[in-house]
Amino acid sequence: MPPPDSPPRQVLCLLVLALLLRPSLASGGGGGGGGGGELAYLWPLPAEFTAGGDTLSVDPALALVVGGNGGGSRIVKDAFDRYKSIIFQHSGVFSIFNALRKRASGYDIGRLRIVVRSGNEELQLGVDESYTLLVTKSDGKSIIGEATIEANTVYGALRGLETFSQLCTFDYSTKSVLVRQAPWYIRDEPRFAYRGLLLDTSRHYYPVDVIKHILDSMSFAKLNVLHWHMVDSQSFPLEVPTYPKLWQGAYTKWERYTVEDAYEIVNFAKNRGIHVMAEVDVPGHAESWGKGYPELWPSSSCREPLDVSKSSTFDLISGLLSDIRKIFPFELFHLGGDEVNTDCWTSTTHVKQWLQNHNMTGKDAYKYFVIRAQEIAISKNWTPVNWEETFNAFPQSLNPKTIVHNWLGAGVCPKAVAKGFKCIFSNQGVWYLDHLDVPWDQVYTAEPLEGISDASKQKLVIGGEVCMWGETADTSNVQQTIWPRAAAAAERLWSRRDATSAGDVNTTALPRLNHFRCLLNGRGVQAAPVTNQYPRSPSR
Ligand code: CP6
Repeated sequence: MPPPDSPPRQVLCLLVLALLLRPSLASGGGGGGGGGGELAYLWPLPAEFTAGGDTLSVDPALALVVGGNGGGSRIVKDAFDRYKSIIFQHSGVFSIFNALRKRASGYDIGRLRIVVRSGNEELQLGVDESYTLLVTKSDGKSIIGEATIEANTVYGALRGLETFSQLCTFDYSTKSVLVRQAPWYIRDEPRFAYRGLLLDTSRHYYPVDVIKHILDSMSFAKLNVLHWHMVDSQSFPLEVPTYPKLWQGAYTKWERYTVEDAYEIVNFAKNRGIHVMAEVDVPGHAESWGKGYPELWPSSSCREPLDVSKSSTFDLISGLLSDIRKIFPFELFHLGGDEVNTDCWTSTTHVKQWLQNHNMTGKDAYKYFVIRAQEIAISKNWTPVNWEETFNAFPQSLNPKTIVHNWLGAGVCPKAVAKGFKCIFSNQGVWYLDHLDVPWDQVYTAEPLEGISDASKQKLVIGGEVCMWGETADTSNVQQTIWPRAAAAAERLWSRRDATSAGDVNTTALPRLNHFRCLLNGRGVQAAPVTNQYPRSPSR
């Protein structure tokens, strides 16, 4: 037990960092784009940047100035307020005294100017997330110094705000917020459009506030897709108005999401530039559906996959997808299709009879089910995503719009893109977060484009996703299981391949990741230690 008056762990963590990050006036820019010298403590690393040797102070009364057609957006204003409280969260008790003392001399940065060129706030896959960020001393023309973010969309501005917040560190000796290594010039954009995290709310339920907290932490790492694996065999926690008995498959009536809850999650995510991709995994992984509608089961003793022989099965899927469509504006929808064992179909009398009547094997019926579900999703103006087994079993029959979601080893994306399909990389050997034995550097060095050399084929890999399957996680441990390793994948997906793959990751990436992990702790995210070594200064 620490003594009762000892500072909280986050403060200790920040103190250690403050010591590590003492200004080095001789430094000439950051690693990666900056050309040697001191590391730039940014995560994920921006596409291009230059840094310098100045230290600038930031006014606790930092003002927002907006410009461009989208500058007046509520999304930008709200994000500015959020980041302002993050940036100054540790200055609390000192800031009043400090601000009074400092007023006379003034601060180097008194305003943040955010220019957003477009007023279009539509959040579609591939939306422009680029931005530039300039943090310099006042040019002398204006009395108040400014930092400037310029972006084409509000979502680019959000990414720029995150980067700006990472440049701001609280300095315990001057009790003020400083930007070190200034002037900064940063030009940034993601390498991949799809940078996902899967969250499984079927094996364990997460309250809405926990999901929001995860969304917040995703935005810190510039992850932009929450793949919401909503329902599975173990529970069906979502309210579906057209089929109101479906959520009888929830664990309890307190462990459920109302339609309102789901809207709230989607809206909260949108305000952070995060798409929510819903998944309804059929025909396997669906036993819980039959709690309210037992006719979905082949029989009471053989309960999955869903009964392929009844048209009512597909009527229910259609009604369910119509209800869900109203909640999720994202153009991608995940239909699962993994781990289908057709024994129930070939061993249940009436299904067996149906297979015979239609001259189908169990495998034929699996294909029939997946394709029919795809047609339903496409009719509702969705692009279907399916787990890779569907591609492995019947690549020629899949709708050409299908996005193949890898998980079984690393091999499928090269095959899928060779056949013209888009692909999402989630190799379970490295990007399944429930595999606790995978160290950060294996997550980090995994490469979605491995085995794909043709540039036109590389474009079909829309990105990748780390998966937080729910069997071993609930509210008590989910954040420390996701972080820091999800951040390793986030940099792989955001930053340029050459910026972060070259050299020894223990010197190019590990000190920055340790720093980012501390930053998460400081923001209230219970990220676990990165390694079993005490993080040490890169200079020691
Ligand atoms: N649930 C669903 C799961 C998994 C998959 N789908 C899974 C399989 C193997 C491992 C981890 C998770 N729990 N619906 C596979 C896509 Cl090791």
